[in-house]
Amino acid sequence: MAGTERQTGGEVLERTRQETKKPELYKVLLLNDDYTTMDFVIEILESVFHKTPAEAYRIMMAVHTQGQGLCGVYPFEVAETKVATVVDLARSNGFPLRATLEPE
Ligand code: TYC
Repeated sequence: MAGTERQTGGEVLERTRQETKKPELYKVLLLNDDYTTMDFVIEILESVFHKTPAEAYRIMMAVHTQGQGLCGVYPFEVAETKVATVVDLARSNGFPLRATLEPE
């Protein structure tokens, strides 16, 4: 019965609590560095995070001037995959770009 019902002397009491769990969400943050090109960061934001060119430029400049910037909020496994994809693409292109996760 896996904790969904309680049995009391023949009756079954239904639980009113929500049965489906909301996924825990994580922020994916991009970090600044001195070597990754602005164009490459914009490409990452468009291809991995599906940002428009204008939004990608805004986020890239926020990271460049403030040290880090929010790329999106996702369930843990999606967020983890985005970080891995960013790092893989950056290393394949010879850039030290870093991304990280933070609980929402
Ligand atoms: N600071 C980099 C430069 O001046 C640009 C940059 C922006 C790098 C955002 C990383 O996440 C980053 N070329």
